[in-house]
Amino acid sequence: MKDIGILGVPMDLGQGRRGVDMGPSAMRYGRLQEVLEGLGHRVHDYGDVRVPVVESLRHTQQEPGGMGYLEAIRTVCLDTIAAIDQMPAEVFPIVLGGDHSIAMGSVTGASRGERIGVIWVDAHADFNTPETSPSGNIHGMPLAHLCGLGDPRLVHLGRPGAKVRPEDVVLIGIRSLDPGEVQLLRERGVMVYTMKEVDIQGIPAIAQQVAAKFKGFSRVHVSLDADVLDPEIAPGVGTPVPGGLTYREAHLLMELLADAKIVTSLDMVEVNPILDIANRTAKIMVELASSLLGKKIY
Ligand code: B3U
Ligand code: MN
Ligand code: MN
Repeated sequence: MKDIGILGVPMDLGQGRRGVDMGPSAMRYGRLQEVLEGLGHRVHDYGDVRVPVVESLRHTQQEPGGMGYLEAIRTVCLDTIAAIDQMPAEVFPIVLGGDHSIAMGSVTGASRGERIGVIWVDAHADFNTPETSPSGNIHGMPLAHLCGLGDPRLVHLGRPGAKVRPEDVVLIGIRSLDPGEVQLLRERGVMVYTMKEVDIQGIPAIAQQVAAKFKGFSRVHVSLDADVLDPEIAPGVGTPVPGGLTYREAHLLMELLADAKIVTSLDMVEVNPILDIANRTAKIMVELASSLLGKKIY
């Protein structure tokens, strides 16, 4: 039994499509709290971090998603860190996005200032810096900034310096990378399991390697981007990429991580109910959280 803290961060400032701010509501509507309580956990919902409405910031720039929203994103991430700090240290935080830029707050908060391993489960690496990004969208940059690369205002968020060592990061499900990201990931020695690796090695072998890598870590965070799933089963995302994880692969990964007993915090991000079909994507994310938090059918 765990004490779980749910925190919503309805952020849509890190990318250009509307609707991802409704992700926390959609996953709550998908009965996240009840499902986790049904597994025997104690669950407290800490409500939402306040995020400015994009229309109120329009004067800062023309193109939504980009660096003109940096200060607002920074503030939301600082508030996310503060909200996680309010949770007792033994609580397992589940942070609901919102776009993936929230992870600069959630991972920093979840680390509690200690060394933290990060399992980034995503179609994308989110390893752009403002210099390498072709879109300028900050939701394509959070992991690079957590690793100390990019704009100093985001790198030094909350406390000075990098929050994560690149060698403590594992990417799973990757199938869309920009050239600058490839170069940075290679230079920094990040462990990358593309969909090709998922197909060749399979989820069991990958999960075993990840469990071995993070054995002995006191903090390991899973950052789950809904677009890692195949768009056929999870259509409610802003940047769908074909060829993603199947329902069974995603659940198996979560179940094997649960068996490994290494994970101490979770984000679920990029659910966009406006693009979804009858809340299907949010419901799958809730089911995946339940697999990660120990659901057993036998
Ligand atoms: N790598 C691209 C696309 C992207 C990243 N994350 C998402 N899309 N969701 C970029 O904009 O940085
Ligand atoms: Mn992402
Ligand atoms: Mn993604």
